[in-house]
Order: sequence, then C-alpha cells, then structure tokens
Amino acid sequence: MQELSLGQFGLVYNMLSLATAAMFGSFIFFILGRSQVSFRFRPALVMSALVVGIAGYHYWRIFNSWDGAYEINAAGTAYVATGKPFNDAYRYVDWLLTVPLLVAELIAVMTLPKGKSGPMMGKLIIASALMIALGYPGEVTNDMTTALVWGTLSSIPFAYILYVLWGELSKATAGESPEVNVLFRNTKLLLIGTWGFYPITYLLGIESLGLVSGADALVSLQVGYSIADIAAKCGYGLMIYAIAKARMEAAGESADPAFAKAA
Ligand SMILES: *C/C=C(C)/C=C/C=C(C)/C=C/C1=C(C)CCCC1(C)C
Repeated sequence: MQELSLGQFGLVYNMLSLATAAMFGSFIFFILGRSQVSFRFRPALVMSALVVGIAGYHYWRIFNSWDGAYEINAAGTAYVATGKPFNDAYRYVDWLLTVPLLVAELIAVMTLPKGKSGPMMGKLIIASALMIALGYPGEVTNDMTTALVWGTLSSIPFAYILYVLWGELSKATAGESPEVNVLFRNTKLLLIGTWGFYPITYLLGIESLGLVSGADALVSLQVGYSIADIAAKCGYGLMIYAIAKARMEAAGESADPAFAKAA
C-alpha cells in the first residue's frame, strides 16, 4: 500500500464518516416515515430503511478498516501502511445485499400487478448479483487489462437492469397525476445519474489506467463510491418516499388506519 498525504488520508476518512452518518440518519427517517404513508406503500419504506441500515453498518466497518490500515509516520508528515490490509470486500458484500433491495423498493412503489412484479424481481436480482460478482475480480486486481475485461462484463447486466427499470418507470406514469409524473421522471434521472457514477469511479480507481495518478486513484475510488452511495441509497429513498406520499394523496388515501377503516 502506498503512502498517503495528510489530505488524502483525511478526505477518505471524512467521506466514510459522512456516509456512515447519512446512512444511519436516513435509517431513522425511513423508519419514522413508514407511518406517514398508506399501507400499500409501507413495504417500500421498510426496504429503504433496510438498505440504509445495512449500508450504515458496512460504512462503519469500512471506516474502521481504513483507520486501522494507516498510521501517521513519526514526523507527522504522511500516513503509512500499518500492515493491516484495508478491506474492500465490505463494499461489494454491501452492494450484493442492497442493490436487489433498491430494485425491489422501486418495484414496490410502482405497485405493479402481483403476477408481474415477481418475475421481474427475479430477473433483476440475478442481473444485480451478476453485475457485482463480475465487477469484484476487476476491483481487486492490479492489472489494467484484467480490470477492463471484468468491468466490461459487469456492464452487460448493468445495462440490462437500467434498461428494464427505465422502461417500467416510463410506463408507470400512465394515468398518474402531473406531480407523480414529475417525481417518476426525476427518479429515472437520479437512477441513471447515480448508478452511472459507479463505473466511472471504477475507471478512476484503476491506477495503471492513469486517469488519476498514484494514491489519488485509491482516494478517488473511495470518495466516488461514498458520494454515489449517499445519492443512490439516501437520496433515492427520499424520492421513493415522495412518490409514495404523492400517489397516496392523489388517490385520496390516508396513512391513519383508523381513518382508512372509517372511509
Ligand atoms: C448502493 C449501491 C449501489 C446502487 C451500487 C451500484 C453499483 C453499480 C451500478 C456498479 C457497477 C459496476 C459496473 C457497471 C462496471 C464496473 C464494476 C462495477 C461493479 C463498479
């Protein structure tokens, strides 16, 4: 592992800390937000809470791993490796759990007919697992060609997932209020914008590709993934919440079970 400047070490340290805080903060928001939406949207909120809860735990572990992998040198001028490896696998294990949940969250808020959401979920879960499993060998290799080959393979299921979700989101707007339409459109943009950030970050992290040089490659990777995760998990969960609220209001539903029974 390379030596890091104080700024490089501190930037990753602070980003990992910020991501941990954002995940746990969002967890509380989604748990409380559950009671603000009507019954049919509650599964979506539960899944949002699960995503940020799982990610918050992993960020806490990544943060500790980062903190343990480096120590400041005697002169106080740089961070050097302690010999304990930095564990990058937490991230991929996290994605393996959270990406299918994010997909399920979106399907839940679209409230597709029963016979349709199951098979679609199945296909998208398999594609998510493939995308992550194919990306991992490329993430941990030091060889540029190997990284590019695995990255390209991983991009195939990636494109498939976005294609399917984009199509479904476009169809979901039919018959909905203008406000819900705008929210669905924004969710599509958020989805493309945030998920598209991951392969770009992946490329920045391939040191021998030289898009960013030296230890900056490692720093870009950690900072890039942290920003993407905050947007793709917390920001996206907030969009799902807004859609649930807007659809519920447009349909004249209440979040209060007593009121729902009376109506
Ligand atoms: C909360 C975590 C999320 C939404 C993670 C998403 C991850 C991706 C979309 C990763 C995609 C990748 C490629 C398309 C190619 C290179 C390897 C990956 C795994 C970084």
